[in-house]
Amino acid sequence: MTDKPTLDDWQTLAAKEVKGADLTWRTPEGIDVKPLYTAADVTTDPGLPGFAPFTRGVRASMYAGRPWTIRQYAGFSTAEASNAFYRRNLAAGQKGLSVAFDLATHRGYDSDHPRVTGDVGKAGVAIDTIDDMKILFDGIPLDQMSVSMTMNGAVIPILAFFIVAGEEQGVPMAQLDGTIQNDILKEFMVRNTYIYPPEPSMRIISDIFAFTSANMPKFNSISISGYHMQEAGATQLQELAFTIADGMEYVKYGVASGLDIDKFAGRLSFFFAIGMNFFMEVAKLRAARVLWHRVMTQLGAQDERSKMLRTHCQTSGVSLTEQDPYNNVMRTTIEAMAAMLGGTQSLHTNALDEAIALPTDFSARIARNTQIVIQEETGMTKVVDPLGGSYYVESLTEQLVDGAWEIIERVEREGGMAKAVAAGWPKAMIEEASAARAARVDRGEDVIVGVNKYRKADEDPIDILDVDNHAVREAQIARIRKVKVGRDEAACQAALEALKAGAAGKANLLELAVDCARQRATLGEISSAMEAGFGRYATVPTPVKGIYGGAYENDARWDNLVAGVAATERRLGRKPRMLVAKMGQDGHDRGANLVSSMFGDLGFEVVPGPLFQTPREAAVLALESDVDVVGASSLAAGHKTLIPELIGHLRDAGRADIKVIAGGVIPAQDYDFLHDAGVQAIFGPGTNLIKAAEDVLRLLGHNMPP
Ligand code: 3CP
Repeated sequence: MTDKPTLDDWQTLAAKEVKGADLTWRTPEGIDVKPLYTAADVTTDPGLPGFAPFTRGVRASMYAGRPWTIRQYAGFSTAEASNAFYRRNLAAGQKGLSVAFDLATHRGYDSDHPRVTGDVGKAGVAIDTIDDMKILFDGIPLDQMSVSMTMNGAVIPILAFFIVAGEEQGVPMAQLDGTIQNDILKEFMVRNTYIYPPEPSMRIISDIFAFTSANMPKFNSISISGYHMQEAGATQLQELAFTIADGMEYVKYGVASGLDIDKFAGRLSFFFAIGMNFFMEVAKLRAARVLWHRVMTQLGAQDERSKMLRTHCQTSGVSLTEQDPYNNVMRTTIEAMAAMLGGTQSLHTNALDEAIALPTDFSARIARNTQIVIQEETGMTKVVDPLGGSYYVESLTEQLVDGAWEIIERVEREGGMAKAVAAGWPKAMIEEASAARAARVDRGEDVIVGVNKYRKADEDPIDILDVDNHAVREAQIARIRKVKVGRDEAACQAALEALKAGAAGKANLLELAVDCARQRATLGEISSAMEAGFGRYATVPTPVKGIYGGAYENDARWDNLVAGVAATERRLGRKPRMLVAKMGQDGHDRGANLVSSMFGDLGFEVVPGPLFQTPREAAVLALESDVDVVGASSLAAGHKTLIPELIGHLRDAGRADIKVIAGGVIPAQDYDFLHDAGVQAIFGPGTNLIKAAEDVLRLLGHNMPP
């Protein structure tokens, strides 16, 4: 009989097996993950589900009692098409709705506005009037279906339309069940679909808390979102810390505006991304619940429901690839399992084609069935928090709680999240993490199957959905006209005037907007009435420096590129210049920031174009800055309209010599169209930035060795 092996015995044996190699893995969060965890790594008892601090779940019975809500985020083109899509999905097993709006709607513009020609109906449904909203939910009883709406910028008109759509269906607002995203801080940080400056934007949120807590007891007044931070490149630790800190800030604003914390806090909800680091994601959701309980206790909440973090999750969009796209089904399945093992309340699983387009019926079915199979075939729902007690998961949970707490304390020391966002350091931190990740992927250190390893020689393009946005825009414009002709103009203008006055004073904006919606004011009119007092917010991108280049120290390909840029500089008699242009209402700036960062590190003079330019404005900036190349970044499907228009303006100005390249979410099916329009190079998802830079130098006439 031998003695029981000790940890030292294990260490000796393992070291022998791997010949002394270090098996510790440093994650992007800076956590050193060891190859083995034991009871010695866990210091806290996670307690029981349904009890504070809810580490193991907010409900005692969790999915054994009721599985999470299968809630697929969708919306495209018209209200009619989206309504038909919802009804098909509900008939096939989906349980809750989640509406995606187009970018024109997000930014408070009606479909007939000249700034949104490329955006209408593209990445979501176009909603201009209460009539659109009624069609969207036609035949879907709003007293029985919980509806989530991802809306932040134009949150007041959209929520007003929703309330009036319910009213006109015979459902009083007290019975409306659902969630509005309404999370503006992360918009200023990463997503950019804001309309107004931070201060009035925060007031809007408090007004919504006040109105919904008084009138809509079943409605979740906010979905405090980390999702977009991870999509923008944040580590899970950053996502966790900044999301909880955002939540704290909202609660403080609500309390400062005179609300009783326990009156509104129970209807705050959260939203996280679930990426491919499986155990880290499980631990992140558990840590989030612990942190929220701690924060809310500190802020003075008494009711346990105020301290319960309930969340929606979505599998990660950035983890999906255009290359070998069926791998995305596996990725999404793994991520869905992490979300459910972490204890989510509601889940969206991405479709396999989501890296390049909106889902088709085919891809949406696989995505939905991924959840149904987990819920109904695997038995995984039968046990509450089955990973509870795993040494590794418990240890990671503790480390994430501690790591996030440090960041939260820094935020608090510096005056809270609104101030931190204004100072810009959370965004810079996320962009640094994003640049570091991109460099690891390009160097093959982080493996992406089918992209930087095991890549197929030939890709077979898959069928994708293409929205004819000209047709959608025409249809929307016709409906706006019809609504305006049919309304009582004087009553509508009076309601809008009252809203304008309310924005200048202290009245509840949502309450006033509900009147505007009843009087058939459009989304653009309601937004403009508030804009008159608040103004429209704009920022200039500030790409990070040195992170991407720093990762390439002593790398021959990088050095070659730097030499190529220097040679081009000598030939031109000045540094080569590039405008990184963002046109249309697409605020996804991760790709643009990365490109600006990398070309800056290589020695280009980069002009980071402001967000939301029209093609004409981008052309004027290109001419004024006398650039050699314009890189147009498009992630929201506006490329076929906006980029050809930009090229037209450059040609009209006699500068057809300025090279235009395109990057972002551009499906292979559109390449010929864009090449014919004059685009000289296209860089789709999964592009290796080093190779892209080599191509750009060749375009600028440098004899870049292959
Ligand atoms: C739940 N319930 C239970 C149990 N579990 N009752 C008894 N036993 C159980 N085991 C009850 C709950 O208390 C609740 O009732 C009801 O069942 C519904 O459950 P839920 O857990 O609250 O679930 P749900 O209604 O789906 O709400 C989930 C949250 C909500 C709270 C997270 O906010 C939500 O649906 N969020 C979705 C957000 C979303 O879709 N976002 C899309 C982003 P009571 O309410 O009466 O307590 S898409 C963005 C994409 C990227 C982009 O932005 O561009």
